[in-house]
Amino acid sequence: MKKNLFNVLIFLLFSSSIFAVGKNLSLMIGSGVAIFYPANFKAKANLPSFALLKEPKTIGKIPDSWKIFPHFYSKDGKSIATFSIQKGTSLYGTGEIKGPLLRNGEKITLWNTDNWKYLIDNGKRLYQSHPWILGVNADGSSFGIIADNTWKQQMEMTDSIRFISYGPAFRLIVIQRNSPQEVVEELGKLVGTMKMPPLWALGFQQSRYSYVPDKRVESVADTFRLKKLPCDVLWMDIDYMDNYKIFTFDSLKIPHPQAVNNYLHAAGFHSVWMIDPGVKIENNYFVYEEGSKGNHWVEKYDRSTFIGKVWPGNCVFPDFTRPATRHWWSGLYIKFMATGIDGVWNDMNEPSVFDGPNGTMPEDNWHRGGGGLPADIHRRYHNVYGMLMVKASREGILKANPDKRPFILSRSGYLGSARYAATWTGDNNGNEDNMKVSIPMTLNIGLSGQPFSGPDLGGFALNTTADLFGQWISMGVFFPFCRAHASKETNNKEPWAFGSKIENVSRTALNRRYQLLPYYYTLFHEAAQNGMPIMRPIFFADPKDTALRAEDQAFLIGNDIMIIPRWAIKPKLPMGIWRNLSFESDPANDDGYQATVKIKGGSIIPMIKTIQNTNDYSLDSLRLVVSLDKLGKAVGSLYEDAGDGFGYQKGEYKIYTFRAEQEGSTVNIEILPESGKLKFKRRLYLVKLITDSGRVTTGWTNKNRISIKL
Ligand code: NBV
Repeated sequence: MKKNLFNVLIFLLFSSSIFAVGKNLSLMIGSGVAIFYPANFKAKANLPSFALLKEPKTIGKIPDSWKIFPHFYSKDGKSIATFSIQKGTSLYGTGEIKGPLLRNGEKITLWNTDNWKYLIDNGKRLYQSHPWILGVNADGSSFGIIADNTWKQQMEMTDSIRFISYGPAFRLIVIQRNSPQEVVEELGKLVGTMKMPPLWALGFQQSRYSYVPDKRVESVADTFRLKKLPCDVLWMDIDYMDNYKIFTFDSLKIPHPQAVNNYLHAAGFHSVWMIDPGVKIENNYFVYEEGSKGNHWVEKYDRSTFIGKVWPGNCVFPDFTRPATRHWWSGLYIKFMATGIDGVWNDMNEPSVFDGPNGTMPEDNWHRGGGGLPADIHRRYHNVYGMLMVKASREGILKANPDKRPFILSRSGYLGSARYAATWTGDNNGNEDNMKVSIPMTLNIGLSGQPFSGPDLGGFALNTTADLFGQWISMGVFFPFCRAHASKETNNKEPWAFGSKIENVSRTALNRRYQLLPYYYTLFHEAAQNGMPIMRPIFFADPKDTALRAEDQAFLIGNDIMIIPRWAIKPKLPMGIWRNLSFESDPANDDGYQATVKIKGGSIIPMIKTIQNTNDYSLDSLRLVVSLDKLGKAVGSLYEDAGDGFGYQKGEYKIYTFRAEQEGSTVNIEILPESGKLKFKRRLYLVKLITDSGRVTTGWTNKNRISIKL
């Protein structure tokens, strides 16, 4: 009762736009989670939160043991919050910024920017904003800070942590935990997690700006199959459109989109087609006409319609802060998806405006909001423009195909965007530096609540050399989002475009990913449940070992697999037992490119044979790779569901646990049902036990208890 009254008071205080808090306020909102309000906090200028799933409930006062407090102040019209940091604290998170894994010393601008080739601000201001810092203290205990603020801001991690906002005073949420993993899990609870994607989205994907005309798309698809290079998705970039008009198709290049999709489906592919936010101003163009009638466009400060240039020339932009606009936008997908399109690529949604200040809209443009969202200037809503767009896109795709899991790729994003879309690191370059930095970039996006990401493999801009492509794909097949892409003016970047040697290298690498799909799918499920990244930094293996804190050449997939790219120089690897994992498809002789893949002692990895696409994914015959720890034990798990649809939300899934234990010279492996309504299936297993003195492989058996003699 007392607690309720307290919450009502707090609510009244903050929901009032007239009253500021009056003095700084700090309260607990969960165990080990505190919220800090500056004295001049105004609810109307900040709430509702975009990052948080729901408005937090306060549970009491900050305990005396609490260690991390902000200092709030204002200077030169900016609202600032600082935190001092202990010596030896390692900082991470902060989104997709170009740079090393360790974010100590960085100055980052959170102002979503179309940053072609990462040229602007040396890549310290990219397409997405994550006002989020993960701190790992010298002893491994950890904290996380969310600046619950969408306004344009900067994060500085020099001698202290500093959030500098160009907007009104903002609130902060601080998490205190024993390990970085626990902090990231708490972040997932606060900002939400990725929804389970369809299985096909975990396969390899090939893109180019642009595969047109239709015959070219078909020939790319045929070549993948002919050359037995596994691939699941082909991507349709902007040139499929009629004059870059979204939701249209060029009548010469792609006269029958349905036929293209049918062709791709028949060959075992899925297709993803691009939709940008800019709407061409053209009479009789249905999107423009409908949007104008519905009054859906972003306005200038004087409340006239804002016009800016993008690919189609002069464009107007949907005001996604308006519920009515999101509703209208989502409806546009019904006819579009009916052509057999499987997924949607929302590009240019920072939004990019060629003739606007800083490549976007003026900061004083006007958004009308609604549904509890206050009307305000673009400076407040810029960083969430893309997030609101993909929220609406997702709703539309779901309306169009209610029985399928939507797949959306979004270039722009904000903390919490993983709820709606996957992402990639934008227009990188086909050079060695960008290949190497794609690892810490994807790792930090993962530590910022977005597990489903990766770079354009091979690099988007610049011509890519055969050697670079070979290096990149050999480690790139292990990224959660695994897509090769190429810009218009560059050489072809399909695996066969670099000659037979690199084609073979690519095939080996792709076969490796497909064999590991059961392990990946299990990790995607975990990420959807608790927000844990799929690709994890090496220091996750031992957060107390400070020697691992900066390692960003090697990385982990889940907890049990470590990837060491071929080009890695003296990587710092965790202690403990890590044995080499071998793949069935690897050539007899080393090709000089493949990454070293290690399996952790104490783990069991479920694998399948090589397949050409996920339509052939089957767990009927499963390889279990076992590596015992020093106590002679190992565990692993497997998540299984229909691969698409929503049955899994009603319990139509199965989680299996694998356990191995050595007794004398015998190792017993058990397959146990853990949870889920799906039938506990009898299937064929082949166990490969990796030991220090070699490997022992069983024959195929359909038993759920298997014994191996050492
Ligand atoms: O739609 C064309 C490209 C796309 O290929 C790329 O992946 C996006 O990041 N798009 C940007 C616009 C033009 C880039 C030069």
